[in-house]
Parts: sequence; structure tokens; C-alpha cells
Amino acid sequence: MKPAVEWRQPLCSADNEAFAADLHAALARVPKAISPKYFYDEAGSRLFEQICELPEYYPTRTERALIEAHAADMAEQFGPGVQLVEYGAGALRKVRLLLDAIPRDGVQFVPVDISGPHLLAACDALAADYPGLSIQPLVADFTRPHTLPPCPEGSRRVGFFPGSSIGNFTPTEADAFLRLAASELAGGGLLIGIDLVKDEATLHAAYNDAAGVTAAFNLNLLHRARRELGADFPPDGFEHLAFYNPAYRRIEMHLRATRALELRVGGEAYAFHEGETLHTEHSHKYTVAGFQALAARAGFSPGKVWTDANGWFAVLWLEA
Ligand code: AVJ
Repeated sequence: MKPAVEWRQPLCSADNEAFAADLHAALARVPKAISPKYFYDEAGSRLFEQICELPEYYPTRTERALIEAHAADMAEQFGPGVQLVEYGAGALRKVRLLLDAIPRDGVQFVPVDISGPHLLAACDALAADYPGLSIQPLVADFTRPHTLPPCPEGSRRVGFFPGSSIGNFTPTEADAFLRLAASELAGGGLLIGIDLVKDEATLHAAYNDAAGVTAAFNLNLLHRARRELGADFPPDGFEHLAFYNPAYRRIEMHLRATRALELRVGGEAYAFHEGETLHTEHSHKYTVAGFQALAARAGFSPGKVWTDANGWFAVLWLEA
């Protein structure tokens, strides 16, 4: 039995100072905009898990049903021995559906996530449920150069990027990520979930849930800045804004100033006029053909595609 090793000692640690530097840059920019990766501190990761359970938020349950129904077919694309690298691993729920379809001694699992405490807790839970599974977590920002553990001999390296997380990237950023992935997965492949273009009402509801969890998730960025950086964003000074921008085929999330504001972050002063926003997230929607073309330009060959009956979500196999 292979031991579940080394995950008390992540291979490298995410850069905490990056948040301060990026927040200053975000507030100095016109229009103001910050990377959505800063949503995912412990509180933010927990809120995101709540989003995944919301009735309006169809992507998670749709993708889960696809993987559940087709896990064996998906695993067949991987081949017999696999180093499975999950980008932005989160709570490690979906991968279980895949792991259930692969013989345990044929897989080394490498979850990569920026949120260290959350990742390690998720690995604990996974190890308890999958005794004997080899797990090598990596606490890292997977959009930046990082070093994966070596691929075990006789195994293919396969990336797993579910949840349509790639939607957070602009097409240019998606291209850069796919190129990085195509090179580190060369000889293997990538199993990726993408959210598809659909009617605006369905999209709008998914990012404006009645319970206000998405709003809390968005606003948590400001709470995090207060907690970690001593920034003085007034709690009632901003509100959640999410809408579909058809020109870019993306949902945009913003934090909108409810009044003119002056605030300080670590000694620097910034101003918002009433209604001005800090753009916090893109969530790009794709067509299957459009995404395959993007992936092909980055070095992948399109393979099998699994979609739900509504055509709301797709899981794609891409050979690297
Ligand atoms: C994790 C990027 C896939 O875009 O749907 C959910 C994040 N933001 N609700 C998405 C999110 C607001 C989510 N992704």
C-alpha cells in the first residue's frame, strides 16, 4: 500500500504579499479591477461551497451529474496509470467521482490550490475516505510557474480542471493557462469543465441568488482586505453587482460604491465616486466548438465531449 505522504509539508507556499501588491494596483487602475483568485481565503472558500449548493447555481450539479454518469468513459481516456493533477482543487468533491472509476494503485493525485489551510483539510478528508491513495498536494497559484512532483514512471500526467474555473480567465489568460497546461501535461491530457453560452435569465439568476450568498462571496473580498491588510473599506460602502455582458459572453461581478468614498489601504489613499466599481470577476461562457478552437491553438487535440440534455455545461477531453 502506498503511503499518503508529505502533505503536512506543501512543496511551496502561496505568496501572501501578492494580495497587498495586487490590491494597490487594482485600486490605482482605471477602471478598478482585481483578480478573482483573492476571493478564496478560508471564509471565501466556504462561501463558494455554499454557492455550489444554491438552486440557481446550475454549473456544479450539472457537471457533477456528467462526471457521475461518464466517469468510466472519462477514465478510459486517461489510460491505465495516471498522475492526476487538479488545478484549483477546492473541496475535492468532484474528483472522488473520477477516483471511484480508477483502480487506486493506478493513480497519484496532485491537488493544486492557492488556499493552503482549505486544501490540507480537504486532503485529510480525502485520505480518510480513500485509504492507500497517494496524495501529493501543492499549495500554489497554478496560473504562475510552479513545479509539479515528477510523474511516476509508466504513468501519464492528466490535468483535471472542473467547475468552469477557466471562465475566470479572459480569452488571453485562458490561452496562456492552456499553453502552460499543454506543456506540463505533454503526453497526457486535460479533462476540463466549461460553462456554455445560454439564455441570459438563467445566467443572471445563477450570479444573483435570492439568498444573497453570491453577494456575500463578492463582499468577502473587502472583509478580507480589512482583516489581512487593515484596509478601511466601510462595510456599508459597497454592494454586489453581477450582470451578463453579451458582447464578451461573460458574467461580470463588481463591487459598487454606494456613495462617494475615500479610503486607505496600508498608508495609500484611494477614492471611489458614487456608483464606481471595483471589477472583481469575469465568468466567460463558451460554445464547445469555440473552446476546442482555443484549446487547439494552445496545443491540445480535441477529444470526447460530454454535455447535459439542456446543453448548459460541457466536460471536454483534450489530448496534450
Ligand atoms: C469558480 C469561476 C467557476 O464563475 O461561476 C460563482 C465563481 N462566482 N459565483 C463561476 C463564481 C460567483 C465560479 N467559478
